[in-house]
Amino acid sequence: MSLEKMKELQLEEKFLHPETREVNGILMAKMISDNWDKIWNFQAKPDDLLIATYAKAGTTWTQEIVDMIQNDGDVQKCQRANTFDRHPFIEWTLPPPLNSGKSARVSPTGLGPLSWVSFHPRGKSFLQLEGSEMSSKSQVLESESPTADLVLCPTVVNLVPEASISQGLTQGPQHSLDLANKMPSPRTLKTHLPVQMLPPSFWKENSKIIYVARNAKDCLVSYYHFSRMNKMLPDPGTWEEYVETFKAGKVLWGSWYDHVKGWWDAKDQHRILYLFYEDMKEDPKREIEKILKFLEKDISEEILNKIIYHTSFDVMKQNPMANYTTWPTSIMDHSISPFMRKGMPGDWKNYFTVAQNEEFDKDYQNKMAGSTLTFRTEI
Ligand code: PPS
Repeated sequence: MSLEKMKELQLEEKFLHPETREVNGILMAKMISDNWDKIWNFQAKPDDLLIATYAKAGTTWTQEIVDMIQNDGDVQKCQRANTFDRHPFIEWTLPPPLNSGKSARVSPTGLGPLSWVSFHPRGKSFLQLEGSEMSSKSQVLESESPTADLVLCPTVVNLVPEASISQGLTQGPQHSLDLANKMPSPRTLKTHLPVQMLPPSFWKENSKIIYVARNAKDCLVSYYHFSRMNKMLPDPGTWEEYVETFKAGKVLWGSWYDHVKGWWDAKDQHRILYLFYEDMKEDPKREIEKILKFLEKDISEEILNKIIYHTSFDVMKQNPMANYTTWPTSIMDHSISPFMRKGMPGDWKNYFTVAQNEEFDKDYQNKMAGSTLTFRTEI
C-alpha cells in the first residue's frame, strides 16, 4: 500500500474529531476521562512551575517567556524541542505523530496514527510504536540522535533507518504525565484544568503556578478558530452555534467563566501569579518583570530585551518550536487557521454582530456577578 494511501486511510479518517466525556461535570476529551485517575494522582514537586490557563489565553506565549527566563535568554536552548515536549501538558496524551527538536526531520506524509516521535527534554528522541501490526504492545525506540530522517507507519520497525536510530526497546512516554515523570527537576508543566480539578499534590507541595487569563470574547474567537483547524478538538460547528456552546461552557475544559473565577479565588491562598493576556500585550516588559520576581530570577536589561523580542508575536509566529507547524496537517491544518493567528486583543469585534455582543454582555453580567475579577476587551 502506498504511503499516500496509508495517510488517507489512517490519519485523515481516524483523526476527524475526538470523543468527549464529562469528568466531574466538565467536558473533556475521552483521553482525559480515560486517564483521569492517573492525572488526579499525579505527583507534583515543590520546585515544579505550573502554567495554568483556560485554552487560548496565552499559554504558549507564557511558556516561551518562562523558558527564555529559565535559560537566561539562550534562544538555541529554547529551540531544543517543541513547546509540547519542553513543558508536559499534564492532562493530555501525546498526539500522533509529532516532529520535535530543531534538527528533527520527520516526513509527516508517511506517519501512521499509531506511531509518533517525541523528544525527551534532554535531547534523546523516542519513537513510540503503539498498536502496530508488528507489535501488540507499546514499544519505544530510543535514539541519541535527533536528526533521524524517519518515515513512520504502523510497520515502522522495518522502515527505521538503522544508522539513525540507536537500538534498544525500552518503555517510554505515552502520556504527557509519563514525560513529566521522566523529566529532571525543576520542571515546567502546562494545564488547562479548572482549579477544582487540579491534582491535589500541587497544593500539597506548594508548587508555584502562573495563571494567565484572557477576556472571554477574544478567547472565544481564538478557541473557535483553533477548533476549526485542530482535529483533536470537537467540531465547533458554525460561528453562531459556537457562541452558544461557549456561553454554555460545553467546550473542552468547561466554562470560561467558572475557570477564570475559580483560579482568581484561589490566587490569594496559594503561590499563584495571576496575569492577563491584555496586560502582557500592552506592556510585555512590565509583565515579564512580574514573572521574574515570582520566579526569583535576576537578569540583565539586555537579556530582558532579548526575551521581549524573541517572545513577540511576529517572532514566535516564525518559530517552528513554538508555532505548532511541526504537527501534521491532518491534525492541525494551519491553512484553515494558523495557531499563531492574530494575537490581538479586540479581534472579537471582527466576529460578533451587534446583537450577539449585546446578548453576550447580558449573559456575562449574570455569570460574572459577585466576582471582583474584571477584564479589558481591548487595549
Ligand atoms: S492553547 O492551544 O490553548 O495552548 O493556546 P494558547 O497558547 O493559550 O493561545 C493561543 C493564542 O495566543 C496567541 N499568542 C500570542 N499572542 C501575542 N503574543 C504572542 N507572542 C503570542 N503567542 C501566541 C495566539 O495567536 C492565539 O491567539 P489568537 O487570538 O488566536 O491569535
